[in-house]
Amino acid sequence: MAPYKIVMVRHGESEWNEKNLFCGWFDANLSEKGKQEAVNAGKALKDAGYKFDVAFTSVLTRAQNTLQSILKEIGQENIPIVKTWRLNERHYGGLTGLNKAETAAKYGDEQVAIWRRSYDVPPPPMEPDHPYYDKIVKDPRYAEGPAQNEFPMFESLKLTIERTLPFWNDKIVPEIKAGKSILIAAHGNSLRGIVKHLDQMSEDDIMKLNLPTGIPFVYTLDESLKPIKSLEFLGDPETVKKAMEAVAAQGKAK
Ligand code: DG2
Repeated sequence: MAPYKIVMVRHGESEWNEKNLFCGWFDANLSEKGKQEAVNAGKALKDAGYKFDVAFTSVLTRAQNTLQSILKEIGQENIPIVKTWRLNERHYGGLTGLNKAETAAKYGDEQVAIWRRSYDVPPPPMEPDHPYYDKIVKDPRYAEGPAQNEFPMFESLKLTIERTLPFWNDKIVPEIKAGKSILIAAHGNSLRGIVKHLDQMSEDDIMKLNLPTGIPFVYTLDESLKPIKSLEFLGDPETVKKAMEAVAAQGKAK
């Protein structure tokens, strides 16, 4: 059945991406631009003739709504959808809700680059007096996991990968190997984790990867799930390049 093709997409721009705030596990909605990006992602997939057997997403609204818009565009609103906290964005800890450029002005571009893109340096923890602590920790959507003793208060990319990969291996890989056509709608950093794993990227190389919102990308994998083709965006290369650079620039002081 190989080669296998799998499609991933970071959700459309959220209201917190628009305001340039660290979002993590805060449940931001899509911005108007993000809603349109999601529709456009669906159109691009439709034009390229994609059909899916099963879709995976996080428990966060911005990823789920992006997925719904895509499925609507391709006329596949009724396929099975698996939602899991394991595909959530990395937990941005104490940075959640702070403006990225203002944080860079306060702590320096370099420190913010380390918090955003280093492999294993986590952001500071979210303390119980953080304005979004209760909203996140007491959110009923987490009743089925993570367990209270493993509920994150911060996550580096490494920690994000450690909770995303078990889901990838146990739930997604069997579907790929069964020949199912897979769509994953998730987040900048949960997807960077999957990309790092698939491409066996070094810690240095993954630091340089910034995923744009709302532009689907395709992996073509051989029978051992080794990439034959990696990160093929369904978009004009110049637009993709600019969108990636804009994501990188979000963490720089103005
Ligand atoms: C962004 C990613 O997550 O931020 O949490 O602020 O994909 O859910 O919009 P997403 C956030 P960066 O790591 O790019 O700063």
